[in-house]
Parts: sequence; C-alpha cells; structure tokens
Amino acid sequence: MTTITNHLPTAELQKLDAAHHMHPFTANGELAEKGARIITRAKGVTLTDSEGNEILDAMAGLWCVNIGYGRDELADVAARQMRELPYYNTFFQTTHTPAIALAAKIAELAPGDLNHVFFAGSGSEANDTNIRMVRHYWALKGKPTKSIIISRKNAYHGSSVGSGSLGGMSAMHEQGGLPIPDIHHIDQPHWWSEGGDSNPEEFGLARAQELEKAILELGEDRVAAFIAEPVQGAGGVVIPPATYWPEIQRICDKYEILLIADEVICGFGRTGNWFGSETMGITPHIMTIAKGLSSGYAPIGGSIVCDEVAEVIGGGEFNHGYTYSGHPVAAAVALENLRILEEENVIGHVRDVAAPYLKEKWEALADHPLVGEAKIIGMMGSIALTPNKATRAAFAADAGTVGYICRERCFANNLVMRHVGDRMIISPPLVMTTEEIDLLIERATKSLDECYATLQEQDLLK
Ligand code: PXG
Repeated sequence: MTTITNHLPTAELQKLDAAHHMHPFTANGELAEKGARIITRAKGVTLTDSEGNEILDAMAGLWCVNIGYGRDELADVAARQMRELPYYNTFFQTTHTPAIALAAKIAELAPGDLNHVFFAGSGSEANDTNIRMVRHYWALKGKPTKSIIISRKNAYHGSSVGSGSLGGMSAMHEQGGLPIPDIHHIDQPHWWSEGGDSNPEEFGLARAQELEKAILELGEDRVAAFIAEPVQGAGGVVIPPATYWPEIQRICDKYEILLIADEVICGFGRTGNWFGSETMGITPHIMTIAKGLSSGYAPIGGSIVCDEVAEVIGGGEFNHGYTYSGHPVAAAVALENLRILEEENVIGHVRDVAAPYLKEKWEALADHPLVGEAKIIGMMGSIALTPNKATRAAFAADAGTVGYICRERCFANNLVMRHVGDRMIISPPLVMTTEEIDLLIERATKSLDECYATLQEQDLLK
C-alpha cells in the first residue's frame, strides 16, 4: 500500500513542498524561504500541524467545512461508494443513484422552483456552466444578443477563465487576459470603504441602482443576467445594507434579467438559513453551489436551476459537462453531509445558539482601539482595522500591511483568521460550540492587542 510520507520531519516536507508544489494565490518564492505550515489532522473545529500545534480554524478550511472535521460517517460513505461504483459518468443518457439522490435532495432543500441541478466539480466550474447556460437560454428564447452578464467589482466567483472574468478582482484580471468579452462590472455595496458621507441605507440603494443604470446604458436587449454573492465572502465579508437586495430584485424583475445568486459560501447554512438568498429575501433563477454542499470532504459543485430555465435548456442538447459532473463518490459524500446538516439541526444551532452568541462577542470587538467596525451575519464576520474610527481612514502603509501583521499574530496564537487587505474575516464551522466561540474571541482579542502593540512600535498606527 502506498502511504503519504507525512512522517518526514517538518523541514524536509517543507523543502519538498517548495521544490515541487506550486501553491494557489501564493508568492511561491517567499513561501519557500519561510516554509509552509503543514496541517496533518483535524477534528471538530481544530487543526493539528506537523509540529503538534492545535489551531482553532475560524475559517472552516476555505469557508467550507460546515459540519466540522473528522466525521467518520462521510469517510464510511465514501469507502462504501468507492467499492460499489467508484466512477461512472452522467453523459449520454446514463446516470447513477448518488447523482439522482443528491439532485433530488438539493431540489427539496432549495427554495421555490429551483428544482434542477447541473453538477460540476467546483464553484468555478459551476459558474462557467452558468455563463454558458444563461447565454444559451436567451439564444433559445430567440434573443441571442442578450449575452452580457453584469457582476460587481471585488466579487469572487472562481479562478477559471470564465468565473475569474465574472469575478471583479483586478489583480486576477491583470493576469492571463481576463475578463472574457461581455462581462460588465458595477460597484459593490461596500459602505465602510466606499460609502463616503452617505448613510449605509442611502448608499445601498444607490449601489443597487447602478445595476439599472448599467442595463439602460448597455441596452436591455444586451443583458442576460446579474450575478452576485448574497454576502461577498472573499471580498472581505461585505454585508450589504438592508436596502440593497430588494432594489436589485426589483430591477432584475423589471428588466427580465436572470438573477444568479452565487451561494458557494452562503449556501448550506452559513447565514443562518439553508441559502443566503433566503436570508436576503431574494428569488434567484440560478444558484451556484459548492463548498458547504459536501463540507469540503469531496470536491463537488453545481448550479441549481429554476423550472423555466431548465425547461428551455432541456429542450435541446446543452453541449456542456465535466467528467466529474455528479461524481458518485462526491455525490454520496455530499448527501451524507446534507443528512447530518438536516438531522442534527445544524442550521437551527447556527440560528438559535452559535450565531447570536458569536454576534454579541464579535460586535463587542468594535470597542478595540484598532477596530472600526465589526459586522457579522450568521457565521461569517469581518472587522475593519483602522487608525481612525471616526473617519474610517485607511492606514498610510500599503493596503494589507496591517492585516497581514494581524493575521500573523493570529497564526502565532493558534487561530486561523484571514485578512483581506486590512479587514480580518472569519467563517468558522457551523457546529462551533459557545466554549469554542469564547476561545476564538479570546485568541482574536489577544492577536488584536499584539497587532496594536506592533503598530505602535513600528510607527504604523497612522
Ligand atoms: N464563488 C464564490 C462565492 C466563492 O467564494 C467560488 C465561487 C469558486 O469556487 P471553487 O470551488 O472553484 O474554488 C468561490 C471560492 C478566499 C478564497 O481567499 C475564496 C474562495 C476560494 C479560494 C480562496 O477567500 N472561494
């Protein structure tokens, strides 16, 4: 039996890693000097590294391990499925039980008439599906000029050429010739950094109305869809003002624009409902899903599609699909994950216990001298670091300098908390207990204190 050589000393593993492994979104040269942190095991909300450190994972991996680590049920299901049918495809009029059962379960959980699932291996792939599906939909409806998809600056929809184009990350667009044609980006509802003197409600409304302006400028006959995350995740956990989503829904309805909710992070309980769209009170035509669908235990994503779009697309052949669309092992694992979420009432735990408890403690971090705002919805939160709370000023140092220092303090204190520029963000496993939330807040506070002291020492508090 082949074993993975994780018995090597940390330094040797780091050397092999640096020599052969190209990491995503990482300056690999810099990492090689420092050596990557090697995670060897995990249980519940706690990671263990190759040096035996026990780290509280306030990011649920990469926003995905909703049920927490180490659930044997998922491992058992995967092993059973691998023995029975490790692979078969869902092309050319074949199917298999795991894909059938998962699609039916997702249709049951999804709101309204979102009754059909097109599977993919990831969120990026699912959003690529969405680009082709909405354009093809309008072509089939006799309106082939409706091909523009409107998205938002600082949105994240994936890393493939298509999904990276949908995303509004300028650093990504600078590399590799993105965006593809007919993607249009409007401004985001990020009041803290872009709201100026307006109040959040006015600002949210104004940012939503940019969608209407864009439709009128581009021409209603040119716009196919609008895509957005109910709450932006990778952009820094940007919770839109309450005025934003109702106005977006009004505009999509008025101009017959398909609404795609990218639920890759918000889906499967993160915001306190099964889907972020429910929390925001919107009715999308398509939802993108991945991450929490399998709690990250197996790679799987997909598009949940409403009756009308599915019917039109299904009228002919949709020349699209992935080898691993509806992969039987991934589908079986996802189904077991959904069983746990449902039978153990994990979303009820978020709504009634974890989220209210975390909200109170998280928002209290706004009293810290370094913190300008502390916002949270369900189990996803952010804090804005600032040298001046009153003016919401950015630091004089390059954006991300202070956030990076804070993140390093968190790491040193055995807490995984991410930074996006100078915002600190969390997205812990949904099963987190109140004791674990206390530990999270204790370590976060210590890290903020240490970061503050470092900024004073290095004269960066300006
Ligand atoms: N949509 C959203 C909203 C996401 O957050 C994707 C699509 C793409 O999914 P895949 O499975 O292709 O990665 C994502 C992924 C970060 C970070 O730094 C966030 C994601 C992925 C990697 C890093 O916060 N989100």
